[in-house]
Amino acid sequence: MSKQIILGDKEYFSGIGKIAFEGKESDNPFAFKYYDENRVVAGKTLKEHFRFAIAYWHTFCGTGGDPFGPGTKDFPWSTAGDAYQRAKDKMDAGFEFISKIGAPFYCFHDFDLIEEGDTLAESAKRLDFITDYAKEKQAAAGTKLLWGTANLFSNPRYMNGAATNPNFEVVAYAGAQVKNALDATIKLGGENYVFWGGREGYMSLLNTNVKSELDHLAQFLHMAKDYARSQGFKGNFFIEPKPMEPTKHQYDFDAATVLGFLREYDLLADFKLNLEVNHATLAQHTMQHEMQIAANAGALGSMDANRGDYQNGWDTDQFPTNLNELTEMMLVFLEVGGLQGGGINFDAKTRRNSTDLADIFHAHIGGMDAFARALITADAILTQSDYSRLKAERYASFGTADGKAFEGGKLKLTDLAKIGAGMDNIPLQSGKQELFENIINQYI
Ligand code: XLS
Ligand code: NI
Ligand code: NI
Repeated sequence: MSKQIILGDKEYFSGIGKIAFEGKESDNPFAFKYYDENRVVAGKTLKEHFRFAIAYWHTFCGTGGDPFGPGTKDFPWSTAGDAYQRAKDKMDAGFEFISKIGAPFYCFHDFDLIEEGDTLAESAKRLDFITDYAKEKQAAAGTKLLWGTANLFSNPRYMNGAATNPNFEVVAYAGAQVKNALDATIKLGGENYVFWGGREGYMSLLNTNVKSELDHLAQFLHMAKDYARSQGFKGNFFIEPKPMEPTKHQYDFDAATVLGFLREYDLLADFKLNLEVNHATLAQHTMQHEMQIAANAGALGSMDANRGDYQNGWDTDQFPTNLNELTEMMLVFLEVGGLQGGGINFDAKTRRNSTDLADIFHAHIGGMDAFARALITADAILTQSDYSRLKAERYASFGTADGKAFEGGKLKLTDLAKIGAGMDNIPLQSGKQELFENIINQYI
């Protein structure tokens, strides 16, 4: 990462310089307290572990509109000139921020970079223009593209879905859009490509043929994958599960559902998961559960970092700050050997009433520090505490002759029954949940 700040024609976040690591004693709100990118934990620097990415949409496009009122944030880069000029200004602001915060990666939807045109041809021309500029900016800042994706959910044409739309014409249009987004991702050296379901799902079964829609989705993903591979793309494809919102029944409900889909349609060799904390909680799971399920299949690809609201359960996309939750996530992260090709993308937004440009810095500094502190804590738990031993002890009986034979598939049910028959007085073994919880708190 170059230590340089990358500016365009003007400085948008003036008065804020490169964010440095100053340690937890520092009172400087514009400094990292825990995220020292060069600190080595469990054999890797924090920078290498996390591969932090800035989400273009929330950070540089989202002005805070909600169903009850318009945006509140007056972004100085989104006003002047035509679509091309506005996109260029936004990118100047974007790379100024990315270089000041010191994130090694960023992520985008096609039309975060530049507004969609009235025709496919105009949109393609715009994307071509802005990706030329992005190429220069990436090189100057030393920033890489973690993943690209296509917005297949905002335009009204996608109100009934994109790849799962009942109208083939819309499916074809989505195909054209994905082809262009893949081309843009490949052009910018993107390391991965994401499919978040958007409106792939349904509101009512009365008007929906679920079987056809799922078949079409799989067909579409195969075509996208085959095309990208033919263009030399070597990265991963990620599916981002989410159980609901915008549709009532999103097809990519959670990690287990998506893994079943990928297996059923023979896509697991190329596709892994991009898990998002707030999507996990919407699915009534913890993020650590989702991470473990994905990792079991070798498919823990990437993470969208944020948090939900613990009271109302909405997809609030708040910045991560909860150390207990993050520490438990980082335990899984370290235990399974990290992410497969992805990184940690802040798919999070400052609150609607956080209207200062400086708030974008506070949010990301807080998120990066919280992850750093959680990873350092999780590593200490794994290397210094009884945590791993206690967990392994619960399964110790599978290390004995019979238990091993069972795990190895060497027993029939009749064998199991014979062994079980002698066991009328099995002593209860405590699960010790409170002790495990205390260990987490002790090390935080
Ligand atoms: C929406 C998703 C979206 C994806 C990218 O809930 O999180 O932002 O990450 O399309
Ligand atoms: Ni989300
Ligand atoms: Ni996301």
